[in-house]
Amino acid sequence: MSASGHSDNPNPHARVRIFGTVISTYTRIVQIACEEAGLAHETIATPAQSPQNRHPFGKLPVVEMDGRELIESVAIAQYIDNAHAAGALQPHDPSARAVMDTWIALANNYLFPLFENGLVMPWIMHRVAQWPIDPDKINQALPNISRALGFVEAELAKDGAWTTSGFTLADVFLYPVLRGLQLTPQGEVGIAQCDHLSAWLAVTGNRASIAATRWEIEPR
Ligand SMILES: N[C@@H](CCC(=O)N[C@@H](CS)C(=O)NCC(=O)O)C(=O)O
Repeated sequence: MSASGHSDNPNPHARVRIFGTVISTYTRIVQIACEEAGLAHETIATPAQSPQNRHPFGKLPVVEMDGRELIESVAIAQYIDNAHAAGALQPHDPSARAVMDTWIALANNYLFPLFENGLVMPWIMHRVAQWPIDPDKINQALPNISRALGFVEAELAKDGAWTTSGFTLADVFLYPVLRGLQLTPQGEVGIAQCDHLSAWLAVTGNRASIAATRWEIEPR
């Protein structure tokens, strides 16, 4: 999810400066990682296509911390957790680690693009900029989104999937991706049919780092 918004007031105490869009999946992922590590952070509203965006492929967020500039959310989240939280969000057991890494990859490579292009961005642009909703485009995306939700639900029902290691970086990535979808009308209906996924979203939504990084558009 991504849309331009207003910059927070500059925070002289922030250790992490996040250049990103305000209603953004990946900006929130980095914000959650900061909250988990107890790092003060500020988000500087930066449109993806602006000359201020220093990502070589025009993506956000770009992060300044510890005297370095970091790009790519997996590298950023792992750096924050490794350098500032002793790796608390990454299981040491290789099998558990592989499960976590698999779900981060599934979130980034398949779920995010499917949800973002099919439902999340059309609804954000409709709500923020009053762009008309194209029902054909939405209807075209729904079967694949439904299949993806069915897969996630079945994996959770089978053996708990990524949740068996407690709260990890898999949760940090999956929550904004799935919550963004849940905030669209069709996504809300689809997720409501998935008991395990709905329960995980509800419990995870109460975690302090998640509550502290709520999007403005989220109902309280
Ligand atoms: N691989 C990047 C992907 C980040 C990404 O897709 N960010 C979205 C915002 S949530 C973006 O930059 N969208 C603008 C665009 O694709 O033009 C990462 O993990 O940081």
